[in-house]
Amino acid sequence: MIYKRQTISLLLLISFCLLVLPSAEVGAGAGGEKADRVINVVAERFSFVPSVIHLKQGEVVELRIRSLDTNHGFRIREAGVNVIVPKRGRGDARILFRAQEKGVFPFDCSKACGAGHTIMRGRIVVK
Ligand SMILES: [Cu+2]
Repeated sequence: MIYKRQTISLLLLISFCLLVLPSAEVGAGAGGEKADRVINVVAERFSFVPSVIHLKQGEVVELRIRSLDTNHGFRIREAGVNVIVPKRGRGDARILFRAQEKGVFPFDCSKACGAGHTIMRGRIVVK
C-alpha cells in the first residue's frame, strides 16, 4: 500500500511538471533561449501601444504586455501565441518571439474586453 501511495505521488508530481513547465516556457526567456531585447507593450481598451513593432530578421525579442485596465488577450495566430494579459496591477504577460521569417505578423486581443474589442489589434513587421 505504501508503494502504491508513492507511485500516486510520483504520478502527481509528473502531471504537475507537465502542466506547469510548458506555461513557464512562455515566460521570460525560460527554456534556455535569451531575448536580444525586451519590448514593452501596453494594452488598454481598445489598443496596443506600440501597435506596430518592427524587428530585424533573426532577432529574438521578449514582449512584455501589461494592461492599464481590464484583462486582455494577446494573440499572434501565425506564431501560435495566445496569452492572457492580466488586468492592471496584476503583472504582465511575457512571450518570446523569434523573428525567423520576414513578413507581417498581425496580433490582436483574444479576450472580449468591450465594444471596441474587435479593433484591438496591431502587427509585428519583420524585415
Ligand atoms: Cu479585447
